[in-house]
Amino acid sequence: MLKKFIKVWLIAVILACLVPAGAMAGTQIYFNDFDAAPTVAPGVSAALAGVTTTTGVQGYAGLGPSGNQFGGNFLRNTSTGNPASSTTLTLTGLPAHTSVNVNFLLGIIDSWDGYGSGFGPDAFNVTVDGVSVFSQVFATAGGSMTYLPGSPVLLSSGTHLGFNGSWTDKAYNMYLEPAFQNIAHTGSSLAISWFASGPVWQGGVDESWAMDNVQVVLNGVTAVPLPPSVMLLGSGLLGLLGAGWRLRKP
Ligand SMILES: [Ca+2]
Ligand SMILES: [Ca+2]
Ligand SMILES: [Ca+2]
Repeated sequence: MLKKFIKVWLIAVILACLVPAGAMAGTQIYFNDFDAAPTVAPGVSAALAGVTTTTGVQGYAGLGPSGNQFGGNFLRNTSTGNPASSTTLTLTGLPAHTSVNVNFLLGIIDSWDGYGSGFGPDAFNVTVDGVSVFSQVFATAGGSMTYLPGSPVLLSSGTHLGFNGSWTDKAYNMYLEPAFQNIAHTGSSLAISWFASGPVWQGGVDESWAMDNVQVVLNGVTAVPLPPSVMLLGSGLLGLLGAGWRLRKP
């Protein structure tokens, strides 16, 4: 009786290891806090290109909800031009999915000029496979802006958080920005670009942006690639079970 129970239990464990998970709501395939190597799902390849400079988060440290705060280093893009040079994440080898979430904490650093100041408007933009999903004008130094969320998306405003001490800075939790949730996407590769733009985008020590805790989530994944360790465990258990059956045969 006990032997039968163990055999049934072993078979259940093996099946759980070998059968792909059913439809899941939200599968993280990429995470980067710029402090350790990025976490990338098995079978997926990730490449960060363009401006990839990292630096300490200074006064941004600790902003954000528990478990998802600015800390250590973040990626800071100080490039100039219109549009300014982008930061691009390219993911390939994606499992079948129906849409994507692009999550990150955003730092709007120093003298973003908005409308009406003579030095703007300054915009922050995100594209997915070249298609705009977010393009909004920000201001920290006077001028009006188009992006006006309150808390909890807005984490800090009107306080100098770092870098150029002449200017206050802003922080946002884009995990909660609807524009970045359920972006229609089904292809096996994905390219996300973040960049600033504007007719008087100055960049450098005058105005820049940064991001931390970048996370890419696929929605509607029906078959999750299994980590190699789980596959090994599954096949190892199968082997053990097979050996047990063979041992009992005369
Ligand atoms: Ca970090
Ligand atoms: Ca500042
Ligand atoms: Ca400007």
